[in-house]
Amino acid sequence: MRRLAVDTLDANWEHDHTVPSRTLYPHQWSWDSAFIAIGLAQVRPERAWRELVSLFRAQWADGRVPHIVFNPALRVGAYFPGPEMWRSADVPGAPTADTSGLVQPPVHALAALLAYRRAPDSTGLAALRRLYPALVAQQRYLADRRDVAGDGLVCIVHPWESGLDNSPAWDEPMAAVPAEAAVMSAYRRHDTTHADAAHRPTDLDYARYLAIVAAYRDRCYSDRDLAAGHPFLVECPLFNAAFGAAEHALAEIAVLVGDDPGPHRARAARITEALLRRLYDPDTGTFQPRDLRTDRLVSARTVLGLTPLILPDLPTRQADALVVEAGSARFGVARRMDRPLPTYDRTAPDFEPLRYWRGPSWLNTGWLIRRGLLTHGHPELAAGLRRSMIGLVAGAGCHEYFHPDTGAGLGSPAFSWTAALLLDLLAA
Ligand code: 2M8
Repeated sequence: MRRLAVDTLDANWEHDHTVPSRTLYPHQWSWDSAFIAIGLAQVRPERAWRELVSLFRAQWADGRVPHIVFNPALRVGAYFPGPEMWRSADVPGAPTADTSGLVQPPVHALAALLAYRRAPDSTGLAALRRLYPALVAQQRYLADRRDVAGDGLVCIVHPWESGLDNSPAWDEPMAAVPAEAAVMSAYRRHDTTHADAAHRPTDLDYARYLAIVAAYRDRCYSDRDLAAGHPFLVECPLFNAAFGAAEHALAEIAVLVGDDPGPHRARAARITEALLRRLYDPDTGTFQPRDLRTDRLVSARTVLGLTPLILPDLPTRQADALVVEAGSARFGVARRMDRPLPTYDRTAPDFEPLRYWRGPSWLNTGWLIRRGLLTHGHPELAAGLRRSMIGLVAGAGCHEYFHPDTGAGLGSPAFSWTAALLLDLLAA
């Protein structure tokens, strides 16, 4: 299995980064690179650092780390929507490379810390020193520009920023975005030529994705006055859990590079407190996204709600409630799991076992929750989840996602973060 994972990562390596998939996602993606670096650190530590450093080379002057960095060597149409839709070159403060203008969950500081712990040598320390100011600027962008509600949490401005693009968590806020599926006849979707359309977001989803991109691009990706009219404004539990975990990781990196960890610890505590105040729902015992356009928590129970478990300072009461939710029939985490962890409540009437983030099992969300279970003292549950995830790859290979009942492989068959996180799980 280790060999399969290394071969997958080697085949997807592209001069200074790893593509998530040669067919579906042939450019560099932000949070993919973080997960990939965690796995590369096990087998090719030097590449782990190049992966992160190349991503941060595309950081914007305002500190945002773009969710896609386009490879200029690829033909027009290699991915949709490509650089012609984003037009980053027109925006002051954007890098020389073409990029998107969105961000993704900031799991990079954690990735850098884990990569260093795996190979704590002088190369790693030099890379940490180089990355530290960029990681701090990434957090500062999110804290200063994206705290739309002024409550200490980051607001995402597009479902793509969550990384769980078509999660049922976004159905309520997306329903308010005006768009017609018919506009897609003017475009050529690239994803559905490489994956079954029934396993991907719908045309109506894509029409809305494009409408939100256009709205953000037409304001030159400025975050000023977003509350006044941007069509999608949501506080996501996973994004904010990653935002808090990043401050915990930065506190440890600060010690290694000779900076003061105190401000990072203070910020981490404030983020956990804001998550508890704004996104924890005591009635359901889980975290729910908040739609800032209605100021209401969305009701769908998705795997996003479990991810604040990665925060070491989550109080016992809420951590215990999340463990109960994880172990419920909705998610089925157990010492011996009979089925893989889904991305959505498997008892919900609109659970879709084949469609992308609306049910299938993914290794990155499982990896985060396993980490959270270990952090909060549940090694047997963490071991059960680990075995289940390794079993998925043993049965189907390094697929992008897996059928949450049968474990059949779905999406891209040679997907980088599956390979990378498998390497980390095998080493754990
Ligand atoms: C998926 O998202 C992209 C858009 O960013 C797409 O569907 O084309 C998501 O799974 C996202 O989390 C991931 O980072 C990206 C590349 O693997 O693909």
